[in-house]
Amino acid sequence: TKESVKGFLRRNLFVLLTIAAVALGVMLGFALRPHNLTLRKIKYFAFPGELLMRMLQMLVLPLIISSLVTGISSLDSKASGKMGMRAVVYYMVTTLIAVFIGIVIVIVIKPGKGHRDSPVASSGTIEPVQAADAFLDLIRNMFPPNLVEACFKQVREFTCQLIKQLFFNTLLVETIPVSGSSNGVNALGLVVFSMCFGLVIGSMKQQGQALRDFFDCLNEAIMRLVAIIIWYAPVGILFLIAGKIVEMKNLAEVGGQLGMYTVSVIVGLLIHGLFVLPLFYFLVTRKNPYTFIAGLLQALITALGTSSSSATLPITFRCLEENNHVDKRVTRFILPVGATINMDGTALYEAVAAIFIAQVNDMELNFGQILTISITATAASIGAAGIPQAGLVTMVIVLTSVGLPTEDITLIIAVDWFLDRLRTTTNVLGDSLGAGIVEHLSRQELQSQDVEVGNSVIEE
Ligand code: DAS
Repeated sequence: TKESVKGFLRRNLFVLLTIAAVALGVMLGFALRPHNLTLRKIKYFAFPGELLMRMLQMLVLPLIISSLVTGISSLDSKASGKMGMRAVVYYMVTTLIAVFIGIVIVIVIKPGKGHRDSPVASSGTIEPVQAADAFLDLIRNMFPPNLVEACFKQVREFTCQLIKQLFFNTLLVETIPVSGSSNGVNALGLVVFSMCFGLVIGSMKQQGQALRDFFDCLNEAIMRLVAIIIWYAPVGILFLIAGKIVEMKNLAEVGGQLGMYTVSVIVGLLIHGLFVLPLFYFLVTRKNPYTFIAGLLQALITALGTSSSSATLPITFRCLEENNHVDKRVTRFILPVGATINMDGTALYEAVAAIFIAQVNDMELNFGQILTISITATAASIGAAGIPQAGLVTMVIVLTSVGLPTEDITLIIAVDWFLDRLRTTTNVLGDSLGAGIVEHLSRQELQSQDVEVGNSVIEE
């Protein structure tokens, strides 16, 4: 009826506007391609998109600090400890599943097979026999004669690699761009500080009330700024997508091996994003995951447009709290941490890319090396910042860990601008479903917290 149509349009106005913006952006991009605009003209043309990125990035730092400090200080340390543990277990399990999916797909499809100097033509279709052989190869490779030695050697190398990368490089390298400053801010360090600070003022009871109120008010103010910026988001996304389409290389160059590699990543991300993560959500909460995902569409499309999970964070907050009504004490704690260290799409992508590069180099990987790729891809995704093409940067960790030539990253750069968008969307989806799952698992702590707050109000 007329009322229900009006209600539907009002509730989904932003999403419809943003979907229309993506469609318009794609059409505008392809309409402008034949004009061969110079890079300078493309930069000017895409400026409205850059404006959106900067507006969102401007909010990320105060949002991470205010949401984490408010979220953690509003929980007692026991509750936040349990919540944090549930979140970390969810992050580790889903990221390792994503890596496993990526490895199986790239071993079955074998996009890198065929020599480097051959034209990029590839088989394209996978014969059933080939697929079975690939699986048998995988199982056979799992038990090479020197398995124990291989494992010890790989684990030893990997441990050194991880310590070097995570504690000396990534913690210092992972940055969020702060408009105007050149080197950005160390996101992981900021998250750790905000969590510690939140725990401390949470333990200060009445004495810390003024600070808790300050950060609560700061968080509220930031979310009101997001409510204004969200009106501009469709325009920004339109120009971000159109600008990228005008700029991208000729599609014909992306044929054969690279085409099959792109297909491998897309298939992996779709399986993980549309089936594995929703199944995980359903098994834990017994609720329809696709209804939950429908409430996230605005954030998922913003991730697709910006290819930055940090820049999308303000919109992810708004979708989870306004559309899916997830408890703010959960979103404020879980989202900033998830956007920084939980990147299923990136982990899957780095595992696929590393094995693709091994195939292009005709390098047979044994079980120990595949295990190392699984662990370093997970570590690299933790270390990747939520900014465009961060996954390409931390890919060096994965390639180095199994002795692959890091210069071969150039093989996959041509399609990375597109795959980055898809893996960022998967990252945001994983963070958001994680918030829903942690809220469900923590409802007892949250309710007892409400009762305590209720009682203290009655006492007052
Ligand atoms: N673009 C990164 C993000 O924002 C992901 C990546 O580069 O892998 O999540």
